[in-house]
Amino acid sequence: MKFLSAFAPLALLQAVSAHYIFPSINNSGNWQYVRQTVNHQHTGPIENVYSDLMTCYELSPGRGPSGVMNVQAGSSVTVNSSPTIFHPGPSIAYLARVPAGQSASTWDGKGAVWFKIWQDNAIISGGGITWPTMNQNSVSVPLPRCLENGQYLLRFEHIALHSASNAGGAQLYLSCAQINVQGGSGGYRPAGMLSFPGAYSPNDPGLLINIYWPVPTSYTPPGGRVGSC
Ligand SMILES: *[C@@H]1O[C@H](CO)[C@@H](O)[C@H](O)[C@H]1NC(C)=O
Ligand SMILES: [Cu+2]
Repeated sequence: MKFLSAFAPLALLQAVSAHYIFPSINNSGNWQYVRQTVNHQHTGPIENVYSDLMTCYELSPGRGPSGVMNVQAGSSVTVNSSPTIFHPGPSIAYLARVPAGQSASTWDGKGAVWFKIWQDNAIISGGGITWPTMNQNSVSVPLPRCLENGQYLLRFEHIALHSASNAGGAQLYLSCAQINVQGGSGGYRPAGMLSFPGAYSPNDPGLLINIYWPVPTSYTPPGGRVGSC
């Protein structure tokens, strides 16, 4: 790897730097609270939405770091991107509550356990479409104030749509952070419970779309609606 990084042609370095990872939350240490991903070095995306890696893109599935960040319901978690989120497309945040008797560090997050808590909405104007999280190196994810207290996996995903006009062309960048929610009032109502893999299909209108021409007049991300208090 030393040889590669010292002598890789510039073009390769540029290709690599067009991708990104989400290695930390709230500017903590890399992989301190976030499960280390398969792409931690090459930073490349998942393109097969049926891949088992869609759960958390984990290098060592079900074996996260020991860190679980205490967070307040009603506050935000900042997801750090390294480098910047270069590609156009939506960011989405899902939560899965760690079952009783399990730990956020070791639970595998499998099954219909995920629900959407946030997404950023497309901005369509001036003959183009863009997203608020594009070109950002951190994204603030609001945590609903009515969450149940307890441990969760926070699955943050960015879907890059620059090559999405063919099925399987959307690029998924994602990480799971381990959090412990405190101060929640309870009663959150998920819009639906999802599995990863399982929630997405390559033909979902939010994944199979030409964002350049004709410019879409609306955009709906995959994974259904955001729940509510
Ligand atoms: C994380 O950062 C957000 C700002 O995006 C802040 O509101 C929140 O309190 C921070 N959480 C912790 C646990 O430091
Ligand atoms: Cu890229």
